[in-house]
Amino acid sequence: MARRALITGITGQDGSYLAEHLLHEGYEVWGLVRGQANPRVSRVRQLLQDVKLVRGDLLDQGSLISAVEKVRPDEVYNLGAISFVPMSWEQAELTAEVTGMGVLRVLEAIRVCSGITAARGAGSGQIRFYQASSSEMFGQVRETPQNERTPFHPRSPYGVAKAYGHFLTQNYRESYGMYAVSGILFNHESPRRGAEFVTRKVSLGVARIKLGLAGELRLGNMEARRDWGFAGDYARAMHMMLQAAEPEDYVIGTGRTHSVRELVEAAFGAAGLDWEQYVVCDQALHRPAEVDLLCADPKKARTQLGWEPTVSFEELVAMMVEADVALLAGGGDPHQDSSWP
Ligand code: NDP
Ligand code: GDR
Repeated sequence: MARRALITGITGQDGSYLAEHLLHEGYEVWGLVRGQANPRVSRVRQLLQDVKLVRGDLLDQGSLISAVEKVRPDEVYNLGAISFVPMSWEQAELTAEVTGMGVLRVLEAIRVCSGITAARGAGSGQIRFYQASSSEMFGQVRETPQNERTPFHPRSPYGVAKAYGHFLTQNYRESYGMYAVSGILFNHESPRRGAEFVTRKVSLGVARIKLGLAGELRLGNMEARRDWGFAGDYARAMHMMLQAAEPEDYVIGTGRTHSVRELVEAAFGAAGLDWEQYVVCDQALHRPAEVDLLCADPKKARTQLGWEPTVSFEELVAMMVEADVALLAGGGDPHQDSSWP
C-alpha cells in the first residue's frame, strides 16, 4: 500500500515542491487547507491534481485531530506558518499562535490519535513528524557558519516562535519517544516564492523594468547576507530526514552566503541591466532588528543523509528572472492562481 503523507502549508512554496516530490516517490499525498474559500487552493488543484485535500487550521486543535484521524498518515510535514518576517512584528500574537503554538497542536493531534501518553510511549509503526524550523532562530549569530549546535538568538517574533516549535519538537521526541524531526532550513527560493520575499521581489522587479512596466525597484537593507538555495532541493531534504533510522535535527543550506546587493547585481545582470540605474534604497523597508549574516554548515546532512544542493546561487537567480520575464511578458499576474510554473 502507498505510504500516506499529510502536509500543512500545502498552498505555500515548499508545500508544492514537497507534494511533487512525494507523489513522484509513490506517496498518497494529503494537504491541509484552511478557510471557507481559500483562493490559493485552486493553484494547488491546478498544479497538483493528485493531491487530496483535507480541511483544517493550525489555530484549531480539533480540526487537526480530525485531519490526522481521517488521513491516518505515515508522515506529517508541518510547513504551515506565518512565514514573512516583517509581518511577525505587525501581528506578533497571531505569529506566536500559528507559527509557534501551531506546532504544539499538530504534535498533540499526532499524540492523541496515536494513543501516546507519558506511560505509553510511541513505539514502532508510529507517525513520523517533520517540523519546518528556520535559520532565523540563529538570528544574531554566535558563530559562522551555523550548524546544529549553534546557539539561538532570534531577532523577530517569527524567529522566537520558530525556536519554540523547534524545542517542542525535540521535547516530544525526548518525552514520548516520538519520531519527531526538525529541519533547520536556510532561505530557499524558486519561481513559486511569494512576491513579498526579497529574491522574488527582485526577480519580479527586474522583469517589470526589462519589459518597461516599471522604472525603479525599492529595497531595504542591501548589506544583509543570506545563504540562498533552491526550494526543490530543500523539499528533497525534508523527505530524506524522515527516512533516517533515528530521528535527528539537520541544518540544510548551501554553505555559501551572498548579500542582497550581490543578489540585485546578479538578477539585473541576468537581464542585461545595470542595477544602479534602477534600485532605490528605502529606509522604510528596514526591519526593527535585522539578521545580518546567515551561512549554513550542512556537513551533517551531507555525511549522514547524502543530501547535496544541485542549483547554484547564480543558476537560481537566473531561473527566477527568466521565469518572471516569461510570466509578465505573457500577461501573467504573479498574484493570480495560475501563475505557478
Ligand atoms: P509560505 O509562506 O509560502 O507558505 C506558508 C503556508 O502556511 C501557506 O500554505 C499558508 O496557507 C499556511 N498557513 C498560514 N496560516 C495557516 C493556518 N492558520 N493554518 C494552516 N495553514 C496556514 O512558506 P514556505 O513554503 O516558504 O515555507 C514553508 C515553511 O518553512 C514555513 O513554516 C516557513 O516558516 C518555513 N521556512 C521557510 C524557509 C524558506 O526559505 N522558504 C526557510 C526556513 C523555514 P494559506 O494559503 O491558507 O495562507
Ligand atoms: P527572510 O527573507 O527574512 O530571510 O526570511 P526575506 O527574503 O524577506 O529577507 C531577506 C533579507 O533581505 C533583506 N531585504 C528585503 N527583504 C524583503 N522581503 N523586502 C525588501 O524590500 C528587502 N530589502 C532588503 C531583509 O532585510 C533580509 O535581511 C525567509 C522566510 O522564508 C522565513 O520564513 C524563513 O524562515 C527564512 O527565510 C529562513
